Amino acid sequence: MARLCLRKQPHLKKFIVTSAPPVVYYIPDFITEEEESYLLQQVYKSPKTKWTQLSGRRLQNWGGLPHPKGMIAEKIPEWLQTYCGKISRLGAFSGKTANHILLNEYKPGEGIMPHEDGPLYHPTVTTISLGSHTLLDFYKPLSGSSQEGQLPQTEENRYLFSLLVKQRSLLILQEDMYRSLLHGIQGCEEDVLTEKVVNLTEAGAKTGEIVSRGTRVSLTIRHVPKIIKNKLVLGRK
Ligand SMILES: O=C(O)CCC(=O)C(=O)O
Repeated sequence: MARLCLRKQPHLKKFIVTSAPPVVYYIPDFITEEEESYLLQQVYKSPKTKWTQLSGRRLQNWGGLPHPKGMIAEKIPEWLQTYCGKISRLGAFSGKTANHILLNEYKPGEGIMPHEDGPLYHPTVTTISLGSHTLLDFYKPLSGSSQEGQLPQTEENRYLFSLLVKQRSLLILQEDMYRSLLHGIQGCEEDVLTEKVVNLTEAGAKTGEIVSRGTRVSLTIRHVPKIIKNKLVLGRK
């Protein structure tokens, strides 16, 4: 049987953001307003103990804790499993089913430092945005050696471009976008849309628009390939 793969799905081709490096799929209105309200209700119905407060955002982890020795899989509730299934059936994880969700909540003014998602995941990240838009910013990684005449490797100098992710959209990043670039979210309360936002057309927005951020909840849905069944294995050398 042919491997399920996004590239081989002709109906998804129209969602590729052609002005970004390979490969970004941006699917506006992936979920309906009703689904968005239902998901937000479930998020805020979760037990208080499910939340971890970090500086600048809080999060819920579902599916287990990814670990180099393998993740001890935990049951994913139905309200999230539905979307793991829907996104996996698009071929986002090469025929595998998503088994991990990191849910982040950002109040206006909050964000996340530039980072890469690393080797514990299948190299695809898929994100459903709830409640508000944000701008996801992309950066060149720090290069090991600094050469004469090279600009200092500040965050500002390494910044490349941004993607506008509106509420209810699905964003899929693979290949160079996953492996070669860092991503982050600036902690600000409003965004000025400039030509550095490379998917304005796809997201139905215009250069010069100023958009205020509300509270955004993102569902980052991924596949962790290495699973262990036995809790004791983690303790062994
Ligand atoms: O909220 C987002 O869209 C980004 C989340 C993210 O980069 C992460 O949790 O690693």
